[in-house]
Amino acid sequence: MNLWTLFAIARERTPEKTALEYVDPEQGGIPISITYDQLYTQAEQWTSALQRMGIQKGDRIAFFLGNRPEFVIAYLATLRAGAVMVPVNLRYRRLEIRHILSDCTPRFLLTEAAQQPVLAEMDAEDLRGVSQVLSVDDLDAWFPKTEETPNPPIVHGEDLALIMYTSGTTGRSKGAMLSHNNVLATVTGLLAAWAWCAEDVILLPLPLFHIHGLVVGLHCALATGATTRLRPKFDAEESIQVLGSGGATLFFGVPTLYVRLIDLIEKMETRPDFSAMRLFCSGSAPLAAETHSAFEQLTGQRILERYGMTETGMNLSNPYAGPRLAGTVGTPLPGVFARIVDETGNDLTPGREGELLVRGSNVFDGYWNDPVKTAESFSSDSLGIRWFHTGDLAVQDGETGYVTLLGRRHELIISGGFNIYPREIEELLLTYPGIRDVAVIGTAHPEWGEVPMACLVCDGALDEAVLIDWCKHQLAGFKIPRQFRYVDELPRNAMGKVQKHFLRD
Ligand code: MCA
Ligand code: AMP
Repeated sequence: MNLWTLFAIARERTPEKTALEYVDPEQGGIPISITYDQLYTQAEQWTSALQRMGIQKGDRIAFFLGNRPEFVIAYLATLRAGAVMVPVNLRYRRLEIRHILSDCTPRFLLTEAAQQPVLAEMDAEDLRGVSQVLSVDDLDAWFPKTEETPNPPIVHGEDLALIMYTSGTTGRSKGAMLSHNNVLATVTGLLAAWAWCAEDVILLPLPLFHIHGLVVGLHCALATGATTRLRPKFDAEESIQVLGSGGATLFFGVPTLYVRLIDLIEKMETRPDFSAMRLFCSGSAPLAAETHSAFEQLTGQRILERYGMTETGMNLSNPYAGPRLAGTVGTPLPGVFARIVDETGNDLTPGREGELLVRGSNVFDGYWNDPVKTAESFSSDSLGIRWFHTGDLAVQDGETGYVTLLGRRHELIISGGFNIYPREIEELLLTYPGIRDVAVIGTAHPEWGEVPMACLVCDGALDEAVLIDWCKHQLAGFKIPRQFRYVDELPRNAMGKVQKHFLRD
C-alpha cells in the first residue's frame, strides 16, 4: 500500500464524484470542478511527463506553489513516480528557500508565475541545489507533448513520500522525512476517529505546504472519496457563506481562523446557519478556551481540538462522539502511544507535568541529512522501543485521561499556526550593522496567538523601518519582530545563556 494506491482505490469506487472544487476569487471566482476519474487521468499524464523528463524513484521535487488544482495533480504524480515532495512555505524568502533547496537538492522546483518576484530575488548560488525550475503557468514550454502511459516504479509503504521542513532550534530548518506509511497511519487514524465518509465535503483554505492542510485535510478526503473545496487562502466572509449554505460538512482551522470567524459572525445581523456542518476541528496551536466557548455560543458547534506535529502527523484528539473538553487535546489516536516523562525519562503519573513522548507508525524516521538531530530527538525505553521527544510539555488528567498541553521545552513561538524559532531571527539580526546583541521572545497577541519581539543591544540609534525592510527580503513576514525593545545589555546567567523570562517580565 502507498499513498497513490489509497487514492486509486477511492477513484475506483467513485470515479464520477467531484474530488476537487477550486475557486480563486482573485481570478474571477469561476469554480473549477474535477472528478476522481479526471484527477486520476491528469495525475497519470503528469507522471508520464515527469518520467520523460528523467524523474527517478527517490528524487525530490520541491513545490513552491500555492493551493490550486495543479498542486494536487503534480503531488499525486510525484507520489506515483516514487519521487518525494518537498513543500516550501509560500511566505519563505531568500535565506529560508536557499537553505531548503541546498539541503534537499531537488531534481525540479515546481512553481508558478505568482511566486516569480520572490524567485527573481534569488541568484544562481541560491538555486544551486535545483536541476530545473518549472512553472505550472508555462506548461507549453516544458510539458512533453506526447501522451504515454506511465511506467511507474513499485513504491513501498516504507519509501519516502515527503520531506517537510520544520523550523529548527538551531536556526536552520530540518527536513522531516515522512514515508508513505507514516502518512497512511495518520490518515487511517483520523478516518476512524472522526468518522470520515464519502459524503463529506471539506472546505479547505489551509496551505497545502503543511501537514494540516495536506494530510489532515486533503489526504483524508482523497482516501474516503470525499470532496475537497480547495481555496488559495482563507477568506472569513467566503468561508461563512459556504459553511452557512450547506456547502460543506467539515472545516479545519488553526485558532487564528476561528478568531477571525468569530469576529465576523459577531458583526452579522443574522447568525449563519451551520446545521449542515458535521465537524469543526482546530489544531497547530493552542485554542484559547474563550475562543472555544465564543464559537459554540455563536454557532452551536463545539470545536474538536487535536494535536499533531510535522514529524509525527496527528497524535492526540478530542473524541468525535464524546466530550470535547476546551483546553485539552484529548487522548491518543488509534495506533498512537504516548507517555509523559520527567527530565530523566521516567514515566510520570497523571496530574504531573512532563515532556510528551510519542511512538506509532505515524512517527517519522528522522531528519534528512541530519543523523545527529535525529538521534537527539529519540530515546529508547527498556524494551529498546524508540520514542520521539515532542518537546511539548503536558499533563494527563487522572479521571478523564485527557491530555493538556502546557507549553514547550524549547523556545518555539507559534504565530497564526506558523512556527518561529527565535534563534533563526536572532542569527539574522546579529548580522545587521550596529546590532551587538539580540534576544527574540514571543509575546501574546489576540489574533495570531503569539508574535515575536526583539530585544536589542545597539551601538547607536537604529532606523527600524530600514531594518524591517531588510529583514523582509531575507525571511518570511510572519517572523519579522512586531516590536523592538532596546536594552543596555541582555540578562545572562553564569553560563552566558540569555534569561528570557526576565525579558518577558
Ligand atoms: C500572515 N501574516 C502573519 C501570518 N500569516 N503574521 C503572523 N503570523 C501568521 N501566521 C502577515 C503577513 O506577513 C502579512 O503582513 C499580513 O499578515 C497579511 O498577510 P496575508 O497573506 O493576507 O495573511 P492571511 O492570508 O490572512 O493569513 C493568515 C492565515 C495564515 C490564514 C492565518 O497565516 C495561515 O494560513 N495560517 C495557517 C498555517 C497552517 O496551516 N499551519 C499548520 C502548521 P505584512 O503585510 O506585514 O507582510 S502546523 C502543522 O501542520 C501540524 C502538523 C499541526 O498540528 O497541524
Ligand atoms: P509543526 O512543527 O509546525 O508541525 O508544529 C507542531 C507544534 O505545534 C507542536 O509541537 C505543538 O507545540 C503545536 N501544536 C499543534 N497542535 C496543537 C494544539 N492543539 N495545541 C497546542 N499546540 C499545538
